[in-house]
Amino acid sequence: MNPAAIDRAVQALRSARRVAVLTGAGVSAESGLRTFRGATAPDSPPDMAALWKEFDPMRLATPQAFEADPAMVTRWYDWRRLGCLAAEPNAGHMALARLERWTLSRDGAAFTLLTQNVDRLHQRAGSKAVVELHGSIIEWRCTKSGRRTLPPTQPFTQFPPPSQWGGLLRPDVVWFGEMLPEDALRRAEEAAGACDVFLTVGTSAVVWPAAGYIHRARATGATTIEVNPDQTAASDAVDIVLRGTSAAVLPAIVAALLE
Ligand code: BJW
Repeated sequence: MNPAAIDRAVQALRSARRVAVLTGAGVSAESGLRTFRGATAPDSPPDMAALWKEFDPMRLATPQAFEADPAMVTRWYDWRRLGCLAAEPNAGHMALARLERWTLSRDGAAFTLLTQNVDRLHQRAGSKAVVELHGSIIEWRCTKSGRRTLPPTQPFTQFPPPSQWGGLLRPDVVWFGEMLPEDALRRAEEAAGACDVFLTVGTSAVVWPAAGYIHRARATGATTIEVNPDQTAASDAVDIVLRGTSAAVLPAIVAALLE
């Protein structure tokens, strides 16, 4: 960790009124959940390899894949759903919830947490203003009625799971080629277009439109800060780079803010 860079980030947050945060799979890596592309940690065990190194996203995370083989796709998503339910928020999630409370304790402040994560760990850590850009794996929805349901925490017994509304159940996530939820897009546009600080944490910043919010914030004059152990597609575009894991860097920032 670079103390001078941490200090610059803390100064930017102290003088900010409107803060927006974008998170990705790296934030949940220290909760034991696998990332999609990025290395999870230099010393991580083989079963923590990035998902898209072991599985083909085009055969699992597209509407066409679900249409071609709904049993295989829902089996894979149920496996991941159970992993998310078993995981616990880590110090990085906790620090973001604290950052939200600290920011909102000041007059005229606004805070938005845009997450690409589908695991609900931010909410379980106490974050309130969470925008789920890519939906949630914890909820599933009926292919016929579009209605959402919170399935029991036990594994499904049928694949694809039948829906009480006459269709099939699919995870309420956003697959490649699908539109992001309209309300999430609106809130993300608003937050990125009107923030003083934009923090991007644990994302490779290659999936759009999420990655675009970093550039949008920068174009509107926000100070942009990246927290990531590795170089990303956004590293060269941000103002402050904090190289380290989110469970190490974010608590350090929050501790300095609270001093
Ligand atoms: C740590 C760490 C630690 C490790 N601490 N950090 C413009 C240009 C090019 C392409 C497109 C474009 N616009 C749209 C597209 C197409 C497409 C896209 O972006 N493709 C790119 C891959 C090229 N986008 C879409 O299709 C989106 N829809 C859309 O745009 O609709 C409009 C449209 C419709 C039709 C045609 C055209 C446009 C939808 C995207 C949906 C993404 N879905 C997934 C799966 C969700 C469900 C599931 O969970 O299975 O979302 S893919 C996957 O990637 C998942 C993630 O949310 C997303 C982003 O990944 P993330 O979070 O960044 O993770 P990683 O693994 O990539 O990175 C982890 C990072 O953590 C690394 O940097 C590590 O270093 C770091 N790290 N340990 C901190 N301890």
